[in-house]
Amino acid sequence: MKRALITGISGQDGLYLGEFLLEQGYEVYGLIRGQNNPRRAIVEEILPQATLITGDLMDFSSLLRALEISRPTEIYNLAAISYVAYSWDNAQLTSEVTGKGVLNMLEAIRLWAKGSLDQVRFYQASSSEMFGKVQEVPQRESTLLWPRSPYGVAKVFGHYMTINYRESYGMHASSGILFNHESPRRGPEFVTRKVSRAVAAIARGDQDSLVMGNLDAKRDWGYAGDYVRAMWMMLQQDQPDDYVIATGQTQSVRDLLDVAFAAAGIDDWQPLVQQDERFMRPAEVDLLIGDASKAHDVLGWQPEVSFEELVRMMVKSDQDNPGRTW
Ligand code: NAP
Ligand code: F7E
Repeated sequence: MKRALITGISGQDGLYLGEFLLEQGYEVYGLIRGQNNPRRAIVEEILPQATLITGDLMDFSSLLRALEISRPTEIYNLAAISYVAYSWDNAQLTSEVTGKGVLNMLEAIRLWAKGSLDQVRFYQASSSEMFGKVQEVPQRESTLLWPRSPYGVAKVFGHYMTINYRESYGMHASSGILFNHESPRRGPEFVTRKVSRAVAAIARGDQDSLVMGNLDAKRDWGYAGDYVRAMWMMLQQDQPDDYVIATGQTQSVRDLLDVAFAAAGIDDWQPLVQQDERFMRPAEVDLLIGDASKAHDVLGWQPEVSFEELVRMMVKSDQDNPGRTW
């Protein structure tokens, strides 16, 4: 039986990946942090067959312990501080967790596996935020990286460290450069979920209006359930490599508002939405659109859920489950 260790199992992607790997017959282990983590109950509800191991990317010996307990054949490193806006206010912490945390995991694997490093496969959750001030449209694996936030810079460190372990130690280490992916389990701080929750609350009469930041930013938004499949596909290849995972379509935050409000039967959202400086970023990533041709050709991966389907799914879920944050 294949054994997988997922860091960040309590996050959006960790929950979908855990479900997917259990369906594939894997024995699933998840790293969970904190002595009384409120998200543990969510993981236990969604993934009752998974084994949870306490640990933190900042605690090297907890990573070694997690590897000793789980003895994984595949490791998916999804744990990170992932909210871009937060990363300016907590730049050092973000660098430690999102950047150096990757090195901690890679080094723990190298020391734990010793002569059997070729028996282990590693996935790193890289991000389209690494493209930042984009130097090419659409962005592909070879596009020059130009991160625009402490989060983006930390992801670049993790990305190159993953490549370095592949080249230095022959490790089967792959990096997925994933563009924004969303779902009803998306954290409420991210724009799609902020909008879907607010639209549901406004339609119910529980909220009057919605305060937003930059409505002109454009993102390549896909569905998280499609994207975790790509992570697994990367680790099934004979050779490790880096892949862009994206839909190849881009929409603005305004487009998101159009589709989300329309899903609740509200055609004119302008009077309901205000903009405020406090949601603007010190440096914005204006446009992201990915070219996933390599993933299509080599992995055979294709996204299945469109932007409109995704947004309607999120609004419906928030209408059906008022107040739920996950
Ligand atoms: P998420 O929902 O924010 O989940 C992050 C996970 O990391 C949570 O399980 C969190 O645990 C855990 N974590 C945070 N700090 C930790 C630490 N010090 N030690 C151990 N675990 C820690 O993120 P996501 O959307 O699932 O994304 C998964 C990964 O993909 C992240 O690395 C993210 O940066 C990257 N990524 C995401 C996207 C996207 O659009 N979703 C795109 C590209 C890349 P708690 O629950 O305890 O906080
Ligand atoms: O912002 C704009 C905001 O916070 C999207 C993470 O998963 O994807 C995510 O990062 C856009 C930005 O995601 C609000 O300025 C406007 O242009 O949903 P977001 P993100 O920053 O793109 C990448 C790929 C990751 O790797 C990250 O981990 O929406 N925006 N008004 C707003 N954003 C938020 N959050 N809130 C607003 O009110």
